[in-house]
Amino acid sequence: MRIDIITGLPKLLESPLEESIVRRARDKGKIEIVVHDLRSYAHDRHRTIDDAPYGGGAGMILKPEPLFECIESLKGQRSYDEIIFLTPDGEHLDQRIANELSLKGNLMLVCGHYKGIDERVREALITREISIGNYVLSGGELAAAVIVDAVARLLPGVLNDSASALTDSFQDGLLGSPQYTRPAEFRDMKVPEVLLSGNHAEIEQWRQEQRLERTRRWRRDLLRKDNGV
Ligand code: 6GU
Repeated sequence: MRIDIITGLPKLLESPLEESIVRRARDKGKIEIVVHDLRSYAHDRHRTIDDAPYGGGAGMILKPEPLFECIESLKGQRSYDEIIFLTPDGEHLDQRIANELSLKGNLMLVCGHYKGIDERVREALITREISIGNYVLSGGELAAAVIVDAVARLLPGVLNDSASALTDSFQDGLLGSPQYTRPAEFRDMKVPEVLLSGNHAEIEQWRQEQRLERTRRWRRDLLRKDNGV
């Protein structure tokens, strides 16, 4: 799949897209990610991309011209399944949405200032709006990085079998079970006996019980049907 990201702050996206699983997905050719600097679509001497809001108020709003020019130029090169604006107004990202997006071919992510973008961009060009939670970020860039990470790890061939996204906590709507690695005893704290037993059926049963118990204790909301998974 291909993801185009439009931003006035391309540096904010550098390391999240160049490390770890996302890096691996790109190196393997499973995902192509292209970051577009909105400033290169501004034509005035100062490469202005934002301006004060009509009617007054604090904060700056992204101007329509550079966004229209950038988005329309990209739309002229390929067709997009979704043109997504990252905003606290949007539907909340969850595993179901990440799964859905991972099946698309071409996505465009538009990052705005927190105060917003000119409404005409939303009306004319944006097909979907996504938020990553009930708190305010300074802009959409970190949210875009979150979406790319959540999506990239779902693409076939990105994770190896043992790390497969299908075994993720949340993929089946439950929290994960406790995990341990060597040593078997550390500062008087012991790894649960069952995990050292070598009895795979028993281990699997113990893990499933732990997952249910933890989900009941900490995330009762996940046990409802519409839990976003
Ligand atoms: Cl997508 N953008 C901004 N600016 N703040 C957010 C967000 C997005 N999601 C949660 N808070």
